[in-house]
Amino acid sequence: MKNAALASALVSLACLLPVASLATPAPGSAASKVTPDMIQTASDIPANWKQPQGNFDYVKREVMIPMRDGVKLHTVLLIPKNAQSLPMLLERTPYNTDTFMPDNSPHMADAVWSGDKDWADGSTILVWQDVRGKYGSEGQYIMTRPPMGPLNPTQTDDTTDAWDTIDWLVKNIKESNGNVGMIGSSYDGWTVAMALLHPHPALKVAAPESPMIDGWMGDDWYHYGALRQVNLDYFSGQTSKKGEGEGIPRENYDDYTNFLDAGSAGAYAEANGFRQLPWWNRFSAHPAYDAFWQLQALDKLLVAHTSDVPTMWLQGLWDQEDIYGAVHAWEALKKAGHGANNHLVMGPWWHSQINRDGWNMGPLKWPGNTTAQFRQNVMIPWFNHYLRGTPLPKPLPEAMIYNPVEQHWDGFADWKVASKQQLTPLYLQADMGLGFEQPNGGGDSYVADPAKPVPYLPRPIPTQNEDRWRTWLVNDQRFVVDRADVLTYTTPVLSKSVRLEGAPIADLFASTTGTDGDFVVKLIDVYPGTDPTDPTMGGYELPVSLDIFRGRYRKSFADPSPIPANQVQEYKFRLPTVNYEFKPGHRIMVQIQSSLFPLYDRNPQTWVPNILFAKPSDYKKATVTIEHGAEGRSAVLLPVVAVATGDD
Ligand code: PG9
Repeated sequence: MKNAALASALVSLACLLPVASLATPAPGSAASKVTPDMIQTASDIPANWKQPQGNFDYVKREVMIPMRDGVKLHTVLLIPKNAQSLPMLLERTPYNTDTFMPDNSPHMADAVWSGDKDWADGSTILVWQDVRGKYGSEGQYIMTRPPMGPLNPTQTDDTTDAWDTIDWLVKNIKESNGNVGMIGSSYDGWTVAMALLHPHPALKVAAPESPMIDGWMGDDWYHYGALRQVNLDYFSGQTSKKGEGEGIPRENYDDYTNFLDAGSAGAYAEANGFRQLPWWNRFSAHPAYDAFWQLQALDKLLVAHTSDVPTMWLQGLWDQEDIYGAVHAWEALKKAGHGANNHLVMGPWWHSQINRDGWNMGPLKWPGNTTAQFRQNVMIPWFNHYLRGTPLPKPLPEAMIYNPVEQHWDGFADWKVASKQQLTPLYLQADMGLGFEQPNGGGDSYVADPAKPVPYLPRPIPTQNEDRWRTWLVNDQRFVVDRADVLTYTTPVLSKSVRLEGAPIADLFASTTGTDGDFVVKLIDVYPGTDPTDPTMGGYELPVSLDIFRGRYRKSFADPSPIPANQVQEYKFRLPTVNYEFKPGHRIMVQIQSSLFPLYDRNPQTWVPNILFAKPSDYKKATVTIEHGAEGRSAVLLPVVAVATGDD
């Protein structure tokens, strides 16, 4: 009270004094003297700021590691305080090592990004490196730089850079035990796969997570020749600057409108300055699966250069970016007789979700945090076994695949390589039916109009919306059911379970009035009309597996050919791998359509040499007929197995 009264008296007094007497000291008084320490003419920013780390439970070290050609790569190490004889976990990235440590915390686990938190318990040295030519690293950046050879005449690639980095680490980091593991998702998963082509002997274990393995067949750039044009933002983001570049500025919120207005993907790219980007120029000159793509397909390269490094090939069952890579790399290795040290893991996840929380996949909720449980119970103990010799709590099966219906992990001692599987045709039938019995005849037609392509999500579609992008593969398909250009075939309500383990294959017999065309096939689980435990899932149409195929590649991926108008042709392509059960009370649905826009570019439906540069006048309506009779029995070939399953 006393202080408050005094303060208020002072305020009243100050109000009575002239304002200048408070601001300006009296001339000649001591207070008016300017001393040198008051003046700064050089920058207020010191040349080398060092954060005192006395209370930190780790030491952050930044080094430039020299490669064999003298180029130095920017590398950040987080070394637990007082570390002795600890293994190192290396991630090589084009995405800026700074982002791996979003918080300036004295505690390692608080400082690092979500993907590294479980590793930051003081038992592992974390190492992150900017790849050649990006962010802090010297040298030239080449997009997913092909391995040394015909496409890369230099003496370095991401295999040698990984080798040189590991060599330097084991020789220079005295706190380490000399053992290195490699990890990373997507592009960073690709860098892990590249390291495996000729691994340093100190590389003891590896996990390529959602790695891009074949950008043309089914990962980021194309799916069976159909261009994933929403990746154009990635091209400019990644290759317009050494640091982070920008995506394409948008005229409209809805990308459906943006891409439709632009005409072809090439027109859109080039209106946005892409001719300045060497990667775009190379990329757009090779729309077919020619040597440019074949010689960098990592599943083939891994078989040609097998390694002894125990490797966990990991991806999501609904991976919206790289759904092809891990499973195909693993299958190629198994098929070539290298199954023993290679494992396949498929979780109920979107792309790279393994490094984040895994409570749900869109509306599908799991009984726990599937990613945290997997990291803590399976992945880290498995890495520890190879990095520090601790016993494995339980042997890792050849394949571990989540069963999203029963909501548990299944372990498989012999998960079949798709090409060796027995498949059961689920035929399209008359009256939009679907069933295992052979159909009697007929076909169904629709008009595919490139001016009104079928959207891949309900509009508006802002591609930049992360949540919608991450979960589009599980979006309820009822939003297209009323479109006349989507054929929907459905089984009766199932009286017993139909269980699938493996990769379904779409096998369509179709004709078109055009001379080119795309085919989208979706395998869908139709839920019962009501769901007492979660009403929002009543009647849900859940895509279980879907993909797109560009018709010109039906005979050869390398050598496309026009579709003969009005002649039935076979379009046969593999859909993404599943471990799924259609339950009694549910129905199986197959949908067929000619576009999935704007994720994939539009097929003009008339033959042009390079669809990326089709002219507005090339885009034409076509009548497409899907046969289910004498001319061909269209079906989805299913990897049906008896209902009892998985080893655990
Ligand atoms: N899917 C992204 C990517 C991988 C490889 C090449 C280009 C892009 C990623 O998330 O890194």
